[in-house]
Amino acid sequence: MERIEKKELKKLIRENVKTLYRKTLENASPEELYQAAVFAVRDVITDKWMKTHDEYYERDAKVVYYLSMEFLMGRFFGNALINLEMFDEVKEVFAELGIDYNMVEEAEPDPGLGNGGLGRLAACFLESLSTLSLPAYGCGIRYHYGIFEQRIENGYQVEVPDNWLENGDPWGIKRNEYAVEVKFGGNVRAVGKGNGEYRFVQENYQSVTAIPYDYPVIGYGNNTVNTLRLWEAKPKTRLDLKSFNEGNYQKAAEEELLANTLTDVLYPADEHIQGKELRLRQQYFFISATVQRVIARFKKKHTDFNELPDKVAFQLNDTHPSMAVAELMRVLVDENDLPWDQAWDITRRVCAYTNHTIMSEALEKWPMELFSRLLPRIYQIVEEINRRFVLELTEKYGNNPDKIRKMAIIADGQIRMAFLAIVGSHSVNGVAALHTEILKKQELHNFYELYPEKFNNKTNGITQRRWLLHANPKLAELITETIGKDWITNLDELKKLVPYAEDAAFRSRFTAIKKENKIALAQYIKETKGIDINPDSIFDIQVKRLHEYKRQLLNILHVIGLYNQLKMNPGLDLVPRTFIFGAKAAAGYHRAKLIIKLINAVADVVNNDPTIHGRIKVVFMENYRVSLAEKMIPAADVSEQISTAGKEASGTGNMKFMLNGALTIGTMDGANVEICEEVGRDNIFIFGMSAAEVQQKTQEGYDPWMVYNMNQEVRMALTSLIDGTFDPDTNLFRELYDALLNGCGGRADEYFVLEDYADYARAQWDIDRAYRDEEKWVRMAILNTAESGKFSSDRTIRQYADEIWQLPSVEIV
Ligand code: DL6
Repeated sequence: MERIEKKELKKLIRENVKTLYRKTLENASPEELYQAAVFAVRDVITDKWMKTHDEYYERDAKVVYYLSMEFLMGRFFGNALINLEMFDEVKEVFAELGIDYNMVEEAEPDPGLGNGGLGRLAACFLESLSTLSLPAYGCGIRYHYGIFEQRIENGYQVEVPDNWLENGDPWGIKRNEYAVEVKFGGNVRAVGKGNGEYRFVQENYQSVTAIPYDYPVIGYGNNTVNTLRLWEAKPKTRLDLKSFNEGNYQKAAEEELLANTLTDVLYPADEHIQGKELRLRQQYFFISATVQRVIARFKKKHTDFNELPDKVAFQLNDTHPSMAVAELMRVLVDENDLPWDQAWDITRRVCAYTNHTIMSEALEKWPMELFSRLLPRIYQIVEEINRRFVLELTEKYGNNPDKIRKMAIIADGQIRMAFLAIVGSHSVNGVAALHTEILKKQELHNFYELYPEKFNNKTNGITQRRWLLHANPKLAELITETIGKDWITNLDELKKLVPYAEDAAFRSRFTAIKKENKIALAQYIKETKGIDINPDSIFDIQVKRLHEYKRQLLNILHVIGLYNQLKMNPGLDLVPRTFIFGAKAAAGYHRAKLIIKLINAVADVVNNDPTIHGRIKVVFMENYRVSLAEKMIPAADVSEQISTAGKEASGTGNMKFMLNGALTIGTMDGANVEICEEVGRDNIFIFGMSAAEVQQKTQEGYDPWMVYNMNQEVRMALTSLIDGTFDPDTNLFRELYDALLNGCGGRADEYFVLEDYADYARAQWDIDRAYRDEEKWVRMAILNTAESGKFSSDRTIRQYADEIWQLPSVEIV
């Protein structure tokens, strides 16, 4: 493998600072040093990258295209160095130059090109694909503005645009040579081919140019560098001169405007689709560009399209890219003259779909009117797919029109994208065992009955390279010293740590590392928020998007409950605890934003109440993002995974905490179920209703007033919401009180916060007791790390490659 000598690296950094900024090392800013360092290592990456692609092309390897509206990659630099096995070297180089390496890493913007779990999963998957030497592209959008930067002002979330490209983009390479045209609107004309058949041509359309930017995805310890290809929209020419000369100035100006706004901003609502026209355009834009490029590449080596499924796999990351089914049909039928049946067979063998949510508000449906206006040819193709599908259904269920209407792709004036994805794919998977079962038994039951062979589970995973090796270097070092370094590419190796839970010396080192990580986080909190927290307190962390089903409200109500108890009984025997939150709420999600305000209001009161002597503290961390997660997760004692059972498809934060030796308090939801299976019931704190119980209670009817009347702690906590304790003047939190008890704008306590409260509080006291026994606690923590092997994204990707994509690896020598 190519390496750069330390001496050479120093020289390169020094020279880059000079050529890029006309500065010396001594007066360069951290940002400038960071850019200079990136350019210094880029050569090593580029060599491997070119080799990887030449090899794929020469061997005509099958490639998977992971199609996703979101890739939440996190910072590139540190992880690139880790995967190139150059991290220590570069750190030393900076030290020898008298520069603090951490400051350089911190200067890199953290590109927020995703909302949360779905986008971060895509990033972990790409890293595992490269590490496993599997040929892959990630395909998505190069948003100019990713997810907003969150500021907290007077306890409220305020959204600020995040211009991650402001200081350049040293990782992205613009590939003008692969630009393609993407067409919107206009009308479709049937042109006779002369043999009684027709070809369909889109006319009077508006179009934009799609330009790809390629980012390297570096495998760990091998020579594979795959590509993340993000598309940006640009006007076709500065002004479409033809239209202009024909006097159609308006069309030309409109096209320019469209291109300039199309890839501007990521829609910041996760699990809540808004149905915006621009989003539909974004979806078609990156799908059309990708499909056109894939087919052009395929045609360089092939003339028989029946070979396409042996060379290409499309994985649809949720329904957002499901337009790929129709676009591939368009390219095969309209542009390559394939008969419909042959094209359909090929399309289904190429496409596979992953479902990531059962929240009904996240299920994408587009109005026919909008869809057909924006994408007239694609609409015709979807109509034809639907017509044929309904025929298939009629043959099977002719006597059941209601069922047919429920399953149709187009119904009630809308196009149901999940159904298009299912019908047009050979594989449909959920992201955790429970989730897949719920899809099969409930949400997608009719489709499971029709196509049982398509359904399969692929429990999510995370990459240990980012989430342990890079994020928690001290623990990583201890593990490597104890069991060797094979865990870095085979996480099951961590099982070898099990006996060390009984080794007093190992336990004490494990505890010391957790303590150091807690002290570092406490310092960061002091610097950024000005809050003093006690590193000996239990660090209890809930970080994820803010959504009612994730039940941050349950967590904060319980904090209120504890606070009330401490006020009533100052002698209450409780281990000091710091409750730490981090969460962005979708900008238009009023209730979620109110919950953020409540957390901050509780923090204000609790942290400043001298009578409780700092025994509980509450911290809301601003602007939760990948780089902040990397600081917080290694410092956690307790991981809060408390969604209403049946609602969280999988969760991946739960896996990151477990890997870093935090103990989970959680419901039997998503991947928590499998975490519990792996670590054993004795090493996790499970509470609350099961998914089946939630379903039953929903059907039977649930009255939260019953809980209110029976449980004094709940009653007092709810009363604190409306008696001015946390908001003396405006009765701001009455809405939350009403939502829980009376249901304002929905069912009362839709997510069973009150129903699960008592058992949650019980589990929290179990944690308090367990933590007092330091040796017992650290044993449990070690076992959590040791049993987390299943949750490596390497395992997940291996399963996708073997069971869905039939994708062989290609070693790059
Ligand atoms: O599969 C990744 C991730 C799961 O871990 C979460 O449980 C799930 O909520 C999330 N789903 C989404 C759905 N977004 N949309 N649409 O982010 O996927």
